[in-house]
Amino acid sequence: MAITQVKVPDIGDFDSVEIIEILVAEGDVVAIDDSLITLESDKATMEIPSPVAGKITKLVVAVGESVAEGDYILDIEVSGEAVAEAIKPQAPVAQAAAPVTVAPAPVAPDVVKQPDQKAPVAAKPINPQAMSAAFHASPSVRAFARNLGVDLTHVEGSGPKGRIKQSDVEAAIKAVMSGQKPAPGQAAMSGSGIPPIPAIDFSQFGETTAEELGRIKKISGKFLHASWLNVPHVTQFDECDITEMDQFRKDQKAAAEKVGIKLTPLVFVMKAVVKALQDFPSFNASLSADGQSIIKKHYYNIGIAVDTPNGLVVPVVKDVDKKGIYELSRDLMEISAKARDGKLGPKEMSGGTFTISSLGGIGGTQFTPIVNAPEVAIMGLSKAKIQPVWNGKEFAPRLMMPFSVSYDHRAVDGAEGVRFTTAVGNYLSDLRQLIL
Ligand code: CAO
Repeated sequence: MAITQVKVPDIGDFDSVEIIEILVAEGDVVAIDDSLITLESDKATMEIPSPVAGKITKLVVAVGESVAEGDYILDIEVSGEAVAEAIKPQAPVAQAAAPVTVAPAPVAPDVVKQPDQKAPVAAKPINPQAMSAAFHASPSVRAFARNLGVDLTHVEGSGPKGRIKQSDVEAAIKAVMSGQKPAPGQAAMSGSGIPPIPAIDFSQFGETTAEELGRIKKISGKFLHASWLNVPHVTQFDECDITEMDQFRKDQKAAAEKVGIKLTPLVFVMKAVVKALQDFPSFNASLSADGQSIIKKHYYNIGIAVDTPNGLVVPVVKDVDKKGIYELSRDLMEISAKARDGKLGPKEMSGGTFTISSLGGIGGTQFTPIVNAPEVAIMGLSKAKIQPVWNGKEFAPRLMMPFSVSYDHRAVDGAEGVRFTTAVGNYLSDLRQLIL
């Protein structure tokens, strides 16, 4: 049995460093390399490991004191019994009869902050200072966790005094990846047994910045996610010839402008959609909460997805079946202006029966819109362009508009889906049918 006096080893360029944590108490049994105290300078935290296995008999320092290389920290009584208890029988009993004074090698510094370093972006940002206070882990384990984007506050330590070992971090990652446990903070997002997406610290690959999502994006994101998970989507792609319709729109444009109205293809599409909804009532419906009935609606309120600087909103144009093109254009102008100014009220955002998302003013060929549940169908409009179309004798230049309809396959069958898009296309190709 011998008493080892443990002193602060070479800690690099630091003259005097504060003790921020004492990880052992008198009477504790430690193994070689178990951390004894944590020091923190303005640049780094470092833990001083035990050079021997044994029992702590005396602590001569306290939290808040400053120490330098060679300062006396504590005594360890090295005995065969203590060593056996601390490091398990198969581990070598190192330095049982060690010299009285030992200065162990310091553990590599754990960088806390550099003045010009960007904060890492992880699912939950990791603050190394907060980490130090909340749990015990060696700098190498902290670095290991940080590289993998693991927040150690969510990891259970299996070492002495709950100390977190690398194997604990690995076990925590395995549990999340295998779906045994949800990733921290993702419990609400990962229902239905869906394996969560692991949190990654992207700053390990390059510079990153984190921007909080806007309020609207957070709200719409929840609805889109719920719809995506709950609704078995099918998207039917189609296109229609709007040459005549667009000529008519252009013919009316000047007259409309005189009364302050901007005529775009969208209002004609709204009218054609409502006519098709009357032909196919399953598209103007919702499923009952128990999924056993379809609730068909005898009113035609069309939600219009509007792109605003704060995110996507879907105001509703009411009673589209009862309104003419001018009135609809006015409604559309009013709600999109209100949407962009953030002035829509709850009434203007509710009661929709079918939604249209028009990206036609921007571009694109086709896309798959997400059903705006509890509605059962949504139309996506893409940009019309002149294309050569075979008319039986020759190719003629026609203005063709691509569009798609995503629908809930529980409410609508595939054959009905394509009948619906064909009907919309027919109405748009020949607007006269709308008055039949
Ligand atoms: N093909 C070709 N041109 C089209 C078109 C189409 N399908 N749809 C619109 N255009 C033209 C319009 O005629 C207009 O041109 P002119 O000024 O020469 O007449 C121009 O594109 C711009 O139209 P607009 O977008 O201002 O008007 P709109 O009535 O078509 O749409 C609104 C209004 C509110 C739907 C639209 O501004 C908008 O916000 N769209 C984005 C919706 C969105 O983000 N959807 C995605 C949701 S999922 O993330």
